[in-house]
Amino acid sequence: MNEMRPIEPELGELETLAEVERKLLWLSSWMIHNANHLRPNRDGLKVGGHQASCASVTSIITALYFEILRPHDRVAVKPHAGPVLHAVNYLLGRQSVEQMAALRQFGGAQAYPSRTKDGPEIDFSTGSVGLGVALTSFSSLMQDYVRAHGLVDPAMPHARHVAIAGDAELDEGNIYEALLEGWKHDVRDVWWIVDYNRQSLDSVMPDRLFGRFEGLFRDMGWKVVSLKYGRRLQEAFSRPGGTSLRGWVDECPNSTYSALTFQGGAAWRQALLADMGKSRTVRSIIDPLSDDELGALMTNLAGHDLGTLSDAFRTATKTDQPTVFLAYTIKGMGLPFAGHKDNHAGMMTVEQMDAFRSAMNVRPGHEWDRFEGLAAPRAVERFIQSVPYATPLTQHGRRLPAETIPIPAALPQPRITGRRMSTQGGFGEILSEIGRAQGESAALSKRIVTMSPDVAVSTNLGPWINRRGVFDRHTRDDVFRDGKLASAQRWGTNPEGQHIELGIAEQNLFLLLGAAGLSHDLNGARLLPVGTVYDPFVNRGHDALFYACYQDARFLLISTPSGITLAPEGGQHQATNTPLLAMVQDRLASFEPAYCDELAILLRHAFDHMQKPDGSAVWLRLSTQLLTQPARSLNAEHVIAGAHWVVPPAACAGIAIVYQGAVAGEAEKAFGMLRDDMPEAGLLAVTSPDRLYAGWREAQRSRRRGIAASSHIETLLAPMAPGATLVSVLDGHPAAHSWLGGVRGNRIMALGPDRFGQSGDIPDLYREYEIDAAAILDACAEGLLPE
Ligand SMILES: Cc1ncc(C[n+]2csc(CCOP(=O)(O)OP(=O)(O)O)c2C)c(N)n1
Ligand SMILES: [Mg+2]
Repeated sequence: MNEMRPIEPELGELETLAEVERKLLWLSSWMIHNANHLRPNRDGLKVGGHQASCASVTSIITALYFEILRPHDRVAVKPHAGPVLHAVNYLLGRQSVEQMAALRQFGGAQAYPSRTKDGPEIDFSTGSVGLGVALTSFSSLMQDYVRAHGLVDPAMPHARHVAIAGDAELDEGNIYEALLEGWKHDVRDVWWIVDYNRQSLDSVMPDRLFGRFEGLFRDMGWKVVSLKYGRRLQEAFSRPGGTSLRGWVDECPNSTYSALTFQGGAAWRQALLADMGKSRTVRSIIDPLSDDELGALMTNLAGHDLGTLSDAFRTATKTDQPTVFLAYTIKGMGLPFAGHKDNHAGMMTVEQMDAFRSAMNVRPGHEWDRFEGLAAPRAVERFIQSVPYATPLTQHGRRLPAETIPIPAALPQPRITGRRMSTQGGFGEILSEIGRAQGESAALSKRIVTMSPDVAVSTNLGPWINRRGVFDRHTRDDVFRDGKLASAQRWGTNPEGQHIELGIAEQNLFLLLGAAGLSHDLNGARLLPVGTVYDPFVNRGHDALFYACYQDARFLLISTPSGITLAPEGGQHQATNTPLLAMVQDRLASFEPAYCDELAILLRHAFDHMQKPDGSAVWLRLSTQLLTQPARSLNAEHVIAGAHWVVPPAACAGIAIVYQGAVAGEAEKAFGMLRDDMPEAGLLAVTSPDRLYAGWREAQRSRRRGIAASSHIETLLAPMAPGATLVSVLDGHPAAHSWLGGVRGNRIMALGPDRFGQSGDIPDLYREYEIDAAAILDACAEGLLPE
């Protein structure tokens, strides 16, 4: 027998969209409520979630995803709207009830959208406010790059890169750095939709900020679309008395507006009448309305008006000019704490949620049902299936397949042996050799894209750039070159160039590396991005580096020159913390070679490792320290695993010197002297404390699971006598090595600068910071004394 189905009312498009909006508001609120009230709490911690932030942006997300977005568009959603995004995907059949019910629980949907943890429906992770917004500008630039280089099918539609931003994100400086850089590169196809609720975490924003944003964006070449009042308010403004009403609302301080919104219709009436009660025309607008109707009218902002939003978005699709939408909204719209200044982390009580459930027509026990409580569930379902974004981008989600670039067994290489050269110099020469490749052998060089924040030449990218050119969508001449003015560097730009020159803002470097390092997933075109920066200024961009790694972007970071070996440059340029940063950063394999033969092995490894599904980004810390390059053959596996014996210790040796990077010469000198007395001593070159440590931890984990395992560092140290002394040295904080003593119970004397540096020459500084040969020998002597 046919199931009896109630006859559904006919809904217009906007009404259908409003049903979707209702469902998203319900599901996101419920998801957070469920996480906080309906799951056992084992640790007494508040689970959290942001119902007000979600409600603020629900209309924007509805109009965007269910009207405007096409499958290939890319979106960064403000972190606190994660539950709305999960709900969108659920309505599209791409998210499960189990995941949503486990929001903020181990293995469940993440608090903030995460590419790595939430899976292939998420285009960009967000969480550290400001970064996700800026990333869209850089990823749009990378789209232009891969298209200009013919790395994608030209028939593939141009993606729009959209950020749905909280208004407090505009406080982050990185936004403005990205705006400037975007202007220089003439970015296009970027939309930033600002959820302009005039509230951040702590409270309501000061009025003084009003009006600043429009000018700022316009100056940067953006189209500014201010979406302030909804259609009902606009209609009211057009009536007699409307101009006064509009003037009143325009002048209303943010905090007053928020407070009245929270208080509701009666309070609105009181406030309006207090100021305009004598105006008959204003009263003709207000008086016929009930309190509820008046409250609804006064809060009819454009950011909650689906028709206004859709129209504005649709109009903007007609141009590729970067566009910012300042969409006025109310934080917590439709929820009991709408507008309250403390609502950021506010949550509906169980009673409020019950009332909200009734208002939404949701029956107890049916909270997760997709179309529960809607006026026309079947029509809404059909509508959702019909929207452009409902077409899956690929069978496996929103990650595009991309080929792997074959890396030759050995990179093309200049002659190295016997020369005095630095790893920084070696890097420039090897890259230049790679850049020489033409035709078939150019498979690798075609995919390399270099980038640098105004330090390309001083980090030795110059020869590569001269060979491969500077990228810009527009061809620009090199005035110096055309004027025949002597200069080693070519700076003309063209769309085929393979270096992207950035201004001196390191966050931009890491955001661009992040965007380029996701090109395989986002554009289906794999790139091998190489970014160079002075080692100390990794600190300047560190949050963006962390962010790029969090997204699992794949890139090669070259930080050079480094450490107190920068000598005359002084303390502000001498970073000693970077070896530790490199060690503790997940999804970033870091290395510090001393010699160029190690560097060549590691560069090759980097290009390979960056492409492996279980690989990661790679960081090489290099130096300007000149060392005579030895003739030797190396065990590449050991170099990659993090250390190799330069001089293996005799069995049961009581001491070894361990060095990393630029101080190799000091370690060798000390070792020569040590050996006179202790011929059994060993000399260990560490190329990566990061890899050694990771290997050690992994072996420990395996053994705990009953699987026999020995890590590289355990194997290397095995021949030493029990309790033997290790004297370690690097041009960086000694904590990078001090853990080595724990591997096999060795006594460790770890040397390395642990104070701010200063100007000097290398002998003076190495002496002062105790990393010269004499200091190494002193540490050996101390380490050999009985404990
Ligand atoms: C870099 C960074 N600093 C601080 C925070 C903590 N935080 C989370 S949300 C928020 C305020 C967000 O306000 P807004 O962007 O306006 O979002 P909405 O009002 O839409 O919730 C802050 C300070 C963060 N996530 N990231
Ligand atoms: Mg806000």
